[in-house]
Amino acid sequence: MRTETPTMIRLEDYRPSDYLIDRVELDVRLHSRETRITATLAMRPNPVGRAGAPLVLDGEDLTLVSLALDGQPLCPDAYGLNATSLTLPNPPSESFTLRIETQVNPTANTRLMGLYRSNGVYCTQCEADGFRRITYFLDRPDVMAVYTTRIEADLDEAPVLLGNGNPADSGPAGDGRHYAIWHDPHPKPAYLFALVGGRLDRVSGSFTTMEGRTVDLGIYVEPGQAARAEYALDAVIRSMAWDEQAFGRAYDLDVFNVVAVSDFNMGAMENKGLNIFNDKFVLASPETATDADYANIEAIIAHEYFHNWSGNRVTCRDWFQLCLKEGLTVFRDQEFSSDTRSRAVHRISEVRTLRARQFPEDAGPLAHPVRPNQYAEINNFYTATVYEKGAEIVRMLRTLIGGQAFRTGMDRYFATCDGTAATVEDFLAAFEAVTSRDLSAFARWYERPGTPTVSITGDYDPEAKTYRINFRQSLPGTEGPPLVIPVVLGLVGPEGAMDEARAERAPGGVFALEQETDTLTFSNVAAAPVPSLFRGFSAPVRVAFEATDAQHLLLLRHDTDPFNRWQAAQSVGMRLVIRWAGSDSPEAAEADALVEALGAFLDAEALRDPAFAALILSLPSEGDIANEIGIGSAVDPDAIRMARETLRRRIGERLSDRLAQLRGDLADRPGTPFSPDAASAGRRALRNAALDLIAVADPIAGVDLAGEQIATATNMTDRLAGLGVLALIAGPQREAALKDFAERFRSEPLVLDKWFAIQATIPESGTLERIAALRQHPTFSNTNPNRVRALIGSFSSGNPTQFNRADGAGYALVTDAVLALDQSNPQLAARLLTAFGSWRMLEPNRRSVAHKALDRIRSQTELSRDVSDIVTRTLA
Ligand code: 0A1
Ligand code: ZN
Repeated sequence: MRTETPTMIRLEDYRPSDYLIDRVELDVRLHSRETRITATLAMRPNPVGRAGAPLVLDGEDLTLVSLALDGQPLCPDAYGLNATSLTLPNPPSESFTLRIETQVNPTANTRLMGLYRSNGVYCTQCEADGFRRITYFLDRPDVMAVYTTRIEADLDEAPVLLGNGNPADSGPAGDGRHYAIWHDPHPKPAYLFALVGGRLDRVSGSFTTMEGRTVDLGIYVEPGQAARAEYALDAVIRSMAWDEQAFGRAYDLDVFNVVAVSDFNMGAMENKGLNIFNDKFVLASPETATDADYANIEAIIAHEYFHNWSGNRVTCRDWFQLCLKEGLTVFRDQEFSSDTRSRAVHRISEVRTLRARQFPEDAGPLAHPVRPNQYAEINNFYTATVYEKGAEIVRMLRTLIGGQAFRTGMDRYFATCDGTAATVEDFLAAFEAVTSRDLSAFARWYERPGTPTVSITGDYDPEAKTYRINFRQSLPGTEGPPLVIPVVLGLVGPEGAMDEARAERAPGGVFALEQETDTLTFSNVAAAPVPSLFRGFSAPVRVAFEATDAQHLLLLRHDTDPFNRWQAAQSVGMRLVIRWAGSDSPEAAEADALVEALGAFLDAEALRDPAFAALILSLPSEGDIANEIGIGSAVDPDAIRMARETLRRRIGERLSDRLAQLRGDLADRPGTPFSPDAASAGRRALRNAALDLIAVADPIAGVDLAGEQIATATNMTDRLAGLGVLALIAGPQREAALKDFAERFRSEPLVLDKWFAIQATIPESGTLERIAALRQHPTFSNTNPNRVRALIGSFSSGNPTQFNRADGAGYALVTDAVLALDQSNPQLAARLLTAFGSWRMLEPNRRSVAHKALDRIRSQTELSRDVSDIVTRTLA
């Protein structure tokens, strides 16, 4: 551990590498503590680099064993070596071969970057800069090489040996050892390198591409878990088929492997032909996985697979272009899930995630452009802004140019950039070429941090039968010309959609707001309308439009756009809760117009689309409400919780009969086999939303109903929903149910993560002691990222009242955890610390307590670059 003065890396300083690496031959001899890697690099000066420049290879935590240039061993005075690099001051001016032998200790690698062991399985993680922890290298994405990897290990310890590309050879290597050789014909940057060695079970499948290639599919999991990998395998096959049909992209190797490991810093990684996954996003069975888990597995399998084109075939020139692969790939996986499930329901959940994670990031001290222009630690830029807002930019582009032009542009992008390390400019150029549009104003979305606000007023002229909509866009704190904002819109009247109304400047219902202010006029408007604005959430903005509750509720009833129907209910709920949070005596009856509208909605539509109905019943989260309040004033999480509970209770009380009826109507017939499909999941979602509301209104009934649901549950969704309801009602039944759950799943760490999370998010003052006790639980481990996220991460991100306790004890718990973790896994520690990202929005007392907690971290002398970067920016 060292305290580093952060060096800023700047986009404007980009220059091509002085040297290139064409071919890499790796010989990796796996041993748990002393793994030897021999890298043979075929190199040459880069024609566009600086002639005669020194060759500086990146390296970290490596032991250099030997070094040879063109077959000649180099003695130590022929090169320079320090903690982060190996330098040859005068490399040859023509092609040359460098042979580097290094040694690493996979068992001691607790950072989970480079080569490490997870539960006895050797695996690698090289994005963003982990390859330099395996060998000295030009570890930057614009240096692309063809890799051949020989992996050798004890047959007993690692009967399965996997690498990138296609298998080339394998056999015994003497002394109880064996080897496998893998060759990847596609040039790739080092961050896509991977290898795996271990004792693993496999589920196999096969897919024939539209080009006629038969691909062997393998999902590798810890022994005994194969049955739980079937859903992931099926998701791979469906992803491959979808990418062909939706984007014309076929897979390009003879094998595609996915390996699930139990220690992983992120969700998964798209290494070429060898995706490595956090096991949480592979393993599923009805008894252990919720519907949300199934949906995540499908989405993440798709995401990593889609990277094969958006990320691997076309990669990034430098890490500033991260959104080029991530934003685009998130957009692609969202489209896949929308096509596979319900588009409307999926869109709403995308927006909920965006608002929960990206909006606060963009409103706080960690805000950054979708394409950042500087960083101290790139691993801290795998953010909701780069991923989710990045996806929104791609979606806006499609909305603006239309689906067909978008597809043509994507085809052109893949064709012109295939095999290259590209930039955001290259991406936009493909669409400029096919549409002849100038996208330079649109490109500002990549540069400008912050969430814009679009303020809107409308006026109806009954004489002229026109409706004028006045727009004003603003983005305080950033300078510069306006953004190009696609506004998908329409008018709704008392009878429903006013299709006869016309606005010339909004062809197909899409208006491009390109100026700071603009006015759109609809003609042929027979009666005073309510505008339905930003349909489908057509841009990642906040909308300020003064509508009455009655107008919102008209949209809930009549809008043709499902997203805006949902938004209407959210807006009314949000307004009530914010009003109540600021008052001493909330008047619950003020909610009755909303409650009545929800009741009418349920009567008319709940059974037709239960998944959508469950979303309509969901209120803005405590976090959403804090973000909304935080824009102008000070956030008091206790007041928010109280006000929101008041509303939930009112809904539960008023609708209890209907909700109880729905639970019955939606119940599965006994013996119905479990299916994770969207329709079945939707029924469960509505049933459980109903249970939740019934229980807030009548906790005594809630305890019984939840207890009964747990006792009869045949799947994890229902079991966990029952437990979630009980967790909020203090009493012996809760403790007994928690104990039973732990007992039943005592050998299932991924399931116990749910149990950790449920307890960490109990909004009671005793939760801190509970967490302290849970840390001693035999399944808890400070070195497993899933465990840490389940217990500590859930607390900081999902328990606003206790994390933000006025006495600072919640902050202390998290900062202590961050400091302890920083010793072993700085990436994970830094991510936990981002929970403080909204501290400036808090009311003054909590703000000052949070400030002290952050100061304590900053004052430590031994901080990793990861944590020091986050704490510095959070306090800036
Ligand atoms: N490219 C991956 C994300 C990822 C990034 C860094 C990692 O290091 C621990 C791991 C994964 C994705 O978008 O899925
Ligand atoms: Zn990704």
